[in-house]
Amino acid sequence: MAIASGALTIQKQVDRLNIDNHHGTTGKTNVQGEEVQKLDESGNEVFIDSFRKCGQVAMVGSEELEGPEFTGDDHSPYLVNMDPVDGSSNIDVAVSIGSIFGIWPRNFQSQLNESSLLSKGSNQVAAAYVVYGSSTVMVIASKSGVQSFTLDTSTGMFVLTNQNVVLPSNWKYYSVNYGNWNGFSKNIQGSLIKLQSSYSLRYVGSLVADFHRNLLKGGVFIYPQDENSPNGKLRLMYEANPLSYIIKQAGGVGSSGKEGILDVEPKILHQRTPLILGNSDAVELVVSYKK
Ligand code: AHM
Ligand code: MG
Repeated sequence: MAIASGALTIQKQVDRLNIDNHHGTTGKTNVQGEEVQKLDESGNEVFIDSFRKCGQVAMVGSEELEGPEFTGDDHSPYLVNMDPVDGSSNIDVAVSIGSIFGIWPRNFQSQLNESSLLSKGSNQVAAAYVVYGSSTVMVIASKSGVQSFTLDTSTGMFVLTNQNVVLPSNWKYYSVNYGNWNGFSKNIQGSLIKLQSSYSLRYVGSLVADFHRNLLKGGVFIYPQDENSPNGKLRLMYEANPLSYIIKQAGGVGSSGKEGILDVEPKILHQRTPLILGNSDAVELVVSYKK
């Protein structure tokens, strides 16, 4: 409910960006040295506020915050890592963007601090994302499966529109930024040459949008390390882990190329990782390819 309520606010802000002069950058840079867009900043505030009001979330880690934000009390049972607005480069050009959330249980035996947010992805109890696209869709995964809800803008309610989502086995798409080709390893280049002979390329440049399409149609999302990003670009705690949890519940897998994403032992909140995500056989094709 807290995510749905925050998403409703963000969806309205997205619709009115240009009208309300809410597009463009704040002039600030975040902890990762990236430009902070106005929507990145307001998205962070909106969801922090939402979690604070719901009382269930003790602490939040966010792409937009250097350290943890306390949002609950002694009894709040969950911890959240989030990317409040993902796909920043697409905000001002009317292309789909999203929000991503990983939800972990709180360990009541130990003191809450930043390291409480550094728990393996396999310990998540749920994960969710919202895609603000041709419609606004919220997808929630827990151990009981993956459910997809569509925002009815006439009522402000999310309606269950796709129950127990499972990846189709005959997958269609692969998604990669070909502009990074020269920096890719020979193995990644070889796997892409293999993929391009049989599958269609789709790449939005918003992780949530690329992920959502591949979840419904089947496919693989690939953001490997390259010469400019030796550890990959995407972040483990609030991009790779939540989406790997969701894909697992839908029958697929997330990999760093070396190990399952959900098994990676996190060291820092803003840790980056290479990410290969999708149908298990498609991910296997990429990670096991040897030139
Ligand atoms: P952001 O969290 O600052 O928006 O960056 C993450 C985005 C992802 O949504 C997307 O998959 C990736 O960056 C695209 O990167 P590139 O433009 O290098 O292809
Ligand atoms: Mg992001």
